[in-house]
Amino acid sequence: MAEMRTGPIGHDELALAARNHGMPLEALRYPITPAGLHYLLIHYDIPAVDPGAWRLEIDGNVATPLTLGVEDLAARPRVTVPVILECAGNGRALQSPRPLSQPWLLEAVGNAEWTGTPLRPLLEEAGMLDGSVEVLFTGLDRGIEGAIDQAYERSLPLAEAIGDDVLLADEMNGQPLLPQHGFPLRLIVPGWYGMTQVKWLHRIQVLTEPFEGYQHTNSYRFAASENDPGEPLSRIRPRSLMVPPGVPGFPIRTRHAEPGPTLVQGRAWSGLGAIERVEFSSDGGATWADAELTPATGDFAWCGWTFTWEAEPGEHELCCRTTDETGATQPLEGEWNVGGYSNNAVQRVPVVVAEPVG
Ligand SMILES: Nc1nc2c(c(=O)[nH]1)N[C@H]1C(S)=C(S)[C@@H](COP(=O)(O)O)O[C@H]1N2
Ligand SMILES: [Mo]
Repeated sequence: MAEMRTGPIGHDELALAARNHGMPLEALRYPITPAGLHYLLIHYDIPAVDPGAWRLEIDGNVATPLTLGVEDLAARPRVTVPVILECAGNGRALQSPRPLSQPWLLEAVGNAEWTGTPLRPLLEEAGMLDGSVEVLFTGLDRGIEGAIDQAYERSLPLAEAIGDDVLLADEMNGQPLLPQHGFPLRLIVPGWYGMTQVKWLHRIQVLTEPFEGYQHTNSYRFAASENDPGEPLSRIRPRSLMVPPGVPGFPIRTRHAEPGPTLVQGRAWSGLGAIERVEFSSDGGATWADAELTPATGDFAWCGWTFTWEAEPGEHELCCRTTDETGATQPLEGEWNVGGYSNNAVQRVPVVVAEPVG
């Protein structure tokens, strides 16, 4: 089980944080996140891939196993969809104690346009046989986690895997996938947390038994204590974030803003349903007012919001909170859990408002 930490970030956590960067929150401005600003999470190393030699195998409980190269996939029907990706560990470093893992604050998010071919027709071509229950997706990357030598792999229940929106993506924002985002092929399952979106995909197996690999049984479960097996994580809980207004300090990034009407902008999303509401607070969540929403550009993309804040001199704590069509919303305090997952507590942005000097 995970080693728990309190207090300052250790070198081991820093080693992860320096490789796996978040999306700077000012990038919430862009409706589509530029590839270089999208967050990144890689458990092991970026694998070396020769695209000429690379093949995708589709096998397991199927009538006709398939082998496809980069060009075979590119020749298939293509769709492009904007999809919000968020790491299930986003917010982990805000809980205490936290497990030793990637110490995210709030930036493990991005909303890129993914292009690729729908998965279901490929599974149909392979001909899934009776008794199929799950589909397993395996990446080319390998490492040792929980003392187990493993490839990164995750399964999906069959009903989810054959969903209309599940894609095998080879492009991000109209360009071939960057090495760090899974070149040459990754899975995109809109609405699900990041761990589902297997990168460097090279094998898809149809299974007759539920998969019990490390990334299902030991990780990505919502567990209240070390003894609680917990429920598996799946869809993204609602979250809203704002571009912190004003200017930051350096090296301490406290915000400094000037008095007067201040347009605060941000984004909101949920993997459970469409966003219905975003609220804004300038007093740490004691009182709330509705923000104005701008519609999402797709069913699985984030939507925009704005609020004009009358900034008065003094110290303030700005917060935002969203509610989706299922009624799911963001708590004021996160729900503690062993893995530090799915912490969608409201964002808090301290701001000092003062007349500019000179
Ligand atoms: N093969 C492979 N796929 C992977 C991972 C990984 O380590 N290896 N990390 C997962 C996790 S935990 C997340 S949050 C997303 C991150 O996707 P991104 O780096 O493209 O933003 O990729 C997922 N897919
Ligand atoms: Mo993640």
